[in-house]
Amino acid sequence: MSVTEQDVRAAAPANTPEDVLAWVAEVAALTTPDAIEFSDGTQEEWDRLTSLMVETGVFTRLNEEKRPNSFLARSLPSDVARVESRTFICSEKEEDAGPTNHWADPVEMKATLKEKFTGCMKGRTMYVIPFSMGPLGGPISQLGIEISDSPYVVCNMRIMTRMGKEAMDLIAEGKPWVPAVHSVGVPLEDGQEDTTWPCNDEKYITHFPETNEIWSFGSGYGGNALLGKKCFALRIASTMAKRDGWMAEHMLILRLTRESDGRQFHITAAFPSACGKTNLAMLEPTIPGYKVETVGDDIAWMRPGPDGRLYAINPEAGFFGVAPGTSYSTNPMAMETMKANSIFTNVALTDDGDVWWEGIDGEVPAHLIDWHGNDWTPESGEKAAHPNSRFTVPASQCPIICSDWEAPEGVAVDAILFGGRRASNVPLVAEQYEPAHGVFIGASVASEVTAAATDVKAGALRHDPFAMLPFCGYNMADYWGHWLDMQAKLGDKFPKAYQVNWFRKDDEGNWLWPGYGDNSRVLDWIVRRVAGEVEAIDGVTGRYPKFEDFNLDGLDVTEESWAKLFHICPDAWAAEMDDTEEYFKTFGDKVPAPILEQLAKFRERIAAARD
Ligand code: SAT
Ligand code: MN
Repeated sequence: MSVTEQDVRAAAPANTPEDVLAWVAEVAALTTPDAIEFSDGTQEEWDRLTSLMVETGVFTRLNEEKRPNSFLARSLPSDVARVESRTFICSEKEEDAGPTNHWADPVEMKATLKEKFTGCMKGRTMYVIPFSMGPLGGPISQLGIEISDSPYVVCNMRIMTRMGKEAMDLIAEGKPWVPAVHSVGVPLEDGQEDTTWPCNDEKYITHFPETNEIWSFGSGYGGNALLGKKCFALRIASTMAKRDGWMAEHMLILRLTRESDGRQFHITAAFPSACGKTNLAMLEPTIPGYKVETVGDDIAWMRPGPDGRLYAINPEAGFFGVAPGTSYSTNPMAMETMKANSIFTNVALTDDGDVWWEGIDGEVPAHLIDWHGNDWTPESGEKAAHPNSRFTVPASQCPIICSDWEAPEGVAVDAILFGGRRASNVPLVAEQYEPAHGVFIGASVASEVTAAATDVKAGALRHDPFAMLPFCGYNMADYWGHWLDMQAKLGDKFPKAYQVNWFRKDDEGNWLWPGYGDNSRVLDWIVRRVAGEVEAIDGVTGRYPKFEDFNLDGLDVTEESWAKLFHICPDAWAAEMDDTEEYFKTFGDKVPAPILEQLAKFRERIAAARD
């Protein structure tokens, strides 16, 4: 027997508004689940669902002493990351999705989805998950309701968002909310046994920006299934932001406090997926005199405040970070954050019931269960944890979480960083010449591809403007125009942009910069620039620090290796700008004129460097 409208009414909390009841009943009639539950976000619910998943084999409970209240899930090898080729922006006009998105006609896509979702929850429980992105009731926050047939999604959403009763209370007050429907796409026939990672080979991650709707089918993983994250907080929110004069960005947010005068600086930074945003957000400075506090590690929503400055909130309540490479030496604060109450996906399991991944501290164990669930030894010759394996952890558990991380009005942004993985060409740090140059820097970001998506070749260089390539819900060139508009609106109160690159290598392939905690040295220079305390020298890609102004105490960076960090090869840049021009051409006449002017100015600087 599938769920009827009466069942929906009986299961719903007393304050559920009629429009929500009607929508849930409609989705239930389409997807025909066997049961329905409204998520309340309580500990009791978490305990019940995690125990249920332990029973069904979806979760392995980790060693209670080493990792209390924490669980491991293993996905299928076909469902380990976002699927960009199956991600669609269904705007009425194709040009509103633009060349960087897969477009589909909304009417046609709705018809396809109707077919896919018909009966797709048979044999399963439908969970109705009310949630808030951003602090409950905050002026920058937004509400949503995800319907999902995955208890794994419910538990992850409890960590990643403010989920449950309080969110429904706000919806009941009449606040707008985004409907988001998710199914793993595997109906169960009577008596058919479930698998531990149900998912469908055919996946659809679809967005309807004009009506603020999200429909996701076939995947249980990360950004494909936790619809508050990339689907809502970036793709839908970026279109809302364009309409309403704010910004939804793929950026971490941190607070840097300078001990000498107590001055606080807030920095946001855009890097493509799996390029170390979590590490930078939780950085432990290697230079004295600074304290870092984390506000967010992945997404920033920014709005002009009453004083005309730009204010940022982290819309998420947890971190969904890449596990491999995370250790007490690379990111001790992340290690502390995940000590309890965490979900791990596709990492390896140790013989004493704890987690392990490549790059974690200590000796490599003699035996593990790998992410496929098979025995593993160091001789196996394969990775024990998937390169995109993840931890889901409550942000509140981070020892350096900022005291204002839930401030509803956000924190005032002082500087915006753009980065990527670049073995060559891009200097350690460069400041914008003028506002439009800042947008040009963001627009021309290119980065070596990581494992965060399944269907793009890792290692290759690809254009990833503003680190938003897979996340911009509308035409990317219009998005650049929106940035220029926001800059014009805020004038000199709009934060300056800096291009950074921690990943530069020498000709032998050795890292030229130690990275991690030593990136505090770059932040130190940036905030002294913001405070107007230090000069910069004009260079090809932007304004650079003077060697003598930059804190290199205790580092083995000579004037010679410093020069390598800032070395510019005019031929390589000329070739890259030819390529960038070709890239810009794919947007036709939508590319804002100031961006093309910046390209011309950049070429002049390259030419001058040749003489
Ligand atoms: O999209 S995910 O949330 O799975 C992670 C990412 O790509 O940044
Ligand atoms: Mn991300």
